[in-house]
Amino acid sequence: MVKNKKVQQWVNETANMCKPDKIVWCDGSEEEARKLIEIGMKEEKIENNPIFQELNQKNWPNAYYHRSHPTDVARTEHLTYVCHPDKEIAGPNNNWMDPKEAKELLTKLSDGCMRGKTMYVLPYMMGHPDSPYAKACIQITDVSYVAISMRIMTRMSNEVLEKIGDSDNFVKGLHSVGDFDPDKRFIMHFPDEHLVWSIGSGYGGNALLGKKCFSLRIASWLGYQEGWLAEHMVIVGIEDPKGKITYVTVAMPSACGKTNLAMLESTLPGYKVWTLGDDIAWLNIGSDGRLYAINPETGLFGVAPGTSMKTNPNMLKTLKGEKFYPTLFTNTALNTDTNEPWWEGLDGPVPKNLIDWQGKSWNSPQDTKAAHPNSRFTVSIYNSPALSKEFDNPKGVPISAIILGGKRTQLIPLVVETFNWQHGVFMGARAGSETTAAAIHKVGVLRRDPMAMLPFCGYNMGDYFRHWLNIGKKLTHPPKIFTVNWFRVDDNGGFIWPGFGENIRVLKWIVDRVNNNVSAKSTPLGLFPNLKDLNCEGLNIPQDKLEKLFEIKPQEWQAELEDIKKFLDQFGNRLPLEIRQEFEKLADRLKTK
Ligand code: OXD
Ligand code: MN
Repeated sequence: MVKNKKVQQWVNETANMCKPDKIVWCDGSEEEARKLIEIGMKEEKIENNPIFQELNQKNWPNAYYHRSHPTDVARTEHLTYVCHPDKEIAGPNNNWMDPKEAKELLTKLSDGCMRGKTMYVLPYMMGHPDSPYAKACIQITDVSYVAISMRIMTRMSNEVLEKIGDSDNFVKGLHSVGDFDPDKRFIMHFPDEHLVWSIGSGYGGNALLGKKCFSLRIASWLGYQEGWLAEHMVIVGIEDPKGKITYVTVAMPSACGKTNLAMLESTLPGYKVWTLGDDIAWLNIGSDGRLYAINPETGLFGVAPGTSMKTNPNMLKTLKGEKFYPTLFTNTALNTDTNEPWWEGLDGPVPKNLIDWQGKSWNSPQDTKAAHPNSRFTVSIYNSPALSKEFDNPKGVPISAIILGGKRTQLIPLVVETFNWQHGVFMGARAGSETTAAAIHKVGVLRRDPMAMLPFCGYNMGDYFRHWLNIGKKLTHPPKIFTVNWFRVDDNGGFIWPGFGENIRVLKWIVDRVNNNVSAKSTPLGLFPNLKDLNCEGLNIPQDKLEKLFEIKPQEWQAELEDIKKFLDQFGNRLPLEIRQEFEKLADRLKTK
């Protein structure tokens, strides 16, 4: 009989330290989820608010509302550490603490942290259990919100315990909300021990430890050692009018529209986008020399504000879907007349009687938002009407293009194909984006965010760039690498490109390039579309504005080049020579333009 010796041992040790009132082993069933929701509505509380409130079940089936602690609304990158034994391995891109020191600190903070509470033990898989790329994990938590969210976001079941058996081959996540004190909040990673330890926060990226903590920070380190990539990427299939589906991944920083892109409803007749993932892709080299992607998650944890029938109809259909129990809304506003969630940008007029995300009545004051800008929904991907039939394919899908994006109001063209894999890796390494509300920092400031992985790469990014270059060498059919930017503005500050469903026009060009259907023109930045090949029919974008989307002004690039150089210099001699060479080549091409 399987006794899960190592799992038991770890759970016992943790219980001795955290001292919960009781321990509940979860099996991920719907029946259990219903019970946990009841407990969250009646027993558990945050600041006197119940953990869950039932929403209008007629209009939002299976939906519940959660209000977080007011200081706990986003990822806290300054409190997130990667604890390799050697600081150099963590690199300048991570906060570092010596593992021994980190454990001492966490042990002190965790002593008795679950007193009066229930400790939930959650066995779950990242990836389909039949996939050779999937990983078995156990998370411990002391709040029903996290237990329920993990049921939505991962494949949670007792079979995971059978898979683990008596081995220690599982990833450990230890989570406690502590007393939500921001001064005692830490999200610590111990990559060599396959351990994440998080205390003081219940926020998604800090508390659902299968997500950013394992599937990106720890998994990127595993991938570096084992020859694969864990990336902050959307996965979609793009079907053309002949029924051919081309699979692509898209890296974009948090809150730049990845979920909208993953769920895109095409405005071009005959084209259809199939969803496989909106946040994380694990990329492995297949036996045919192609790159294959799986999404290790099963849920969508997306930003609510701005989501509407106009911007993302599939998302609203997903949120109203009934297949999977439950759906959560966190820190949105509430319409008290109808008991429905509300956020800025939702269709229809602003409801008359709203309370804001903190529960205060709200009457459209100019300078405050009713929903927190980083308010979120958590919903099963199985609710999506556009879910790809390949979603559960254990092998994943073969990737023909990797697209790297970010939010840049100036300078960066709508779409560029890179010259080759090495140039593509450089373009990813230099990527920058204007900051958003997904993490606690000043919004709207440009920061370099290579491959959208700056907050998520669990080791030195100099080594990460080298790893990317090496993966390229092993692929006999590497995907083409493109950059995109939907956010360039005109002289009046208005976005030039309409975005959302119209982004299919850019995806179509990418698919056309992958299939060698159209040519492209060489520029200092890479290969641009011939404008006749970018289908803009019906968009009414004047020619001069369209050209502005691709404008290169070498003098404006000087400051950009300096900033890129400063960023890359941090990695010292760990920065691959090839990346430096690509930088020099770009600088030269811009000089001679
Ligand atoms: C997310 C993020 O929640 O990137 O996906 O912050
Ligand atoms: Mn993300």
